[in-house]
Amino acid sequence: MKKALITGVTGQDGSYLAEFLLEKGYEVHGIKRRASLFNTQRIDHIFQDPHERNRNFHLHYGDLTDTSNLTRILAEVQPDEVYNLGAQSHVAVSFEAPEYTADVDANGALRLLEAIRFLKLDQKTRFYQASTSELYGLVQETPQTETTPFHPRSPYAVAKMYAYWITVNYREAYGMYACNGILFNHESPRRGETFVTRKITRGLCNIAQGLEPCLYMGNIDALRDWGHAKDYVRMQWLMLQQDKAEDFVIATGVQYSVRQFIEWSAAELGLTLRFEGSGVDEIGIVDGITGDKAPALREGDVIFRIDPRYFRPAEVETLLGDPSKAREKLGWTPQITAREMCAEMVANDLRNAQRERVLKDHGYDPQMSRED
Ligand code: NDP
Ligand code: GDR
Repeated sequence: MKKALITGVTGQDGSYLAEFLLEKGYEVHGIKRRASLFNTQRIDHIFQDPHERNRNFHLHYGDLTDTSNLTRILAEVQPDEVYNLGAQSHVAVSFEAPEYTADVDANGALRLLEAIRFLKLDQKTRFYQASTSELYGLVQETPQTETTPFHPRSPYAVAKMYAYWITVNYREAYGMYACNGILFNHESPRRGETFVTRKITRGLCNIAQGLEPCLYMGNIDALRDWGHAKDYVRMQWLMLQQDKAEDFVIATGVQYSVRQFIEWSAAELGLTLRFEGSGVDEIGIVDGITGDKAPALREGDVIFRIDPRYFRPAEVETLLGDPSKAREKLGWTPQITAREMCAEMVANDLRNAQRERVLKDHGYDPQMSRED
């Protein structure tokens, strides 16, 4: 039975990857952070009680800033594969917490690689680094490939650039099987609530159910190449199953704007939107309603406004990946389109909003009960 260690197992990708590897028959170990509230919602459905015999899913407390902790876990688990998915992964937040982001996202990768070397696991343990299309930042060519030059535009991207190169360096210097997946944006119903797609689907569903008045957004003309996280974790595993470690771009090769994603999400709720004004004064107005998914809304309601607080000090305006290498060498093609993914996300967030509406209508306020 192969053993895998996943950092960031409680995150979007970590949860899908853990499911995927368990289905493949792996013994899966995940590192979770200590938090004052439960932070395992995304993996609760695969949790196995520590008292169960013959468990194949194990959680370890740890943190990418803690070298001795990482070294001990690696020594205990002796994994065949390490997937370094843990990160302070929010680009806008990295401008607020640049030093912490560097410590986790850059030094965290180094700590793992060095621990693997120190423990003499370097000829056994294969290492996957969660690299990112944010490395391209101010893009030098379109579409972006494995050879497109980098120009990172945020503390997050700069930290990830160190992690990218230290992974390449350990491969070249010590012959380790270490590789980078340069992944373009990927989303799902499990996406964190403050990333743009989930913010839109969750926000619009809440508005449709009368739980929130309006969606406040930043640069809605940004262009992204969005895929589904389920498709992308399959690729992370494939990258560690080759004869030789190599870096791959993982993308769909199709690009849409944030504005388009808002329109799709609205359409899933039976809403047609009309955009009026420009720049920070742009607003989105309900222009038509069909069906019964948005009982709280009337034609003419303003449900979208720009708030400059969501603009970034340096923006990545456009990203579009070329996944040809992944297709040709690994036979990988994404199965789920951005439009289909949007529908899945809206359906999920609408169920959540409808549930909350029912609770509120019956006099139960979840917020109040937390404060009591
Ligand atoms: P998430 O933000 O959903 O998950 C990040 C995970 O890292 C969480 O489990 C989080 O723990 C954990 N984490 C954060 N800080 C630390 C720390 N100091 N020590 C240990 N663990 C920590 O990210 P995604 O699942 O979306 O992304 C996975 C990886 O892929 C990240 O490295 C991200 O930067 C990268 N990436 C993501 C892309 C995307 O579009 N999703 C695209 C390209 C790269 P907790 O749950 O406690 O917060
Ligand atoms: P990104 O994802 O920065 O590409 O990083 P995010 O969804 O946060 O932003 C995408 C684009 O949307 C614009 N935008 C907004 N973004 C947020 N979060 N909130 C808003 O209100 C808003 N309005 C407009 C942004 O400016 C941006 O242009 C994600 C993360 O998962 C990284 O970890 C990963 O490396 C990259 O994708 C690839």
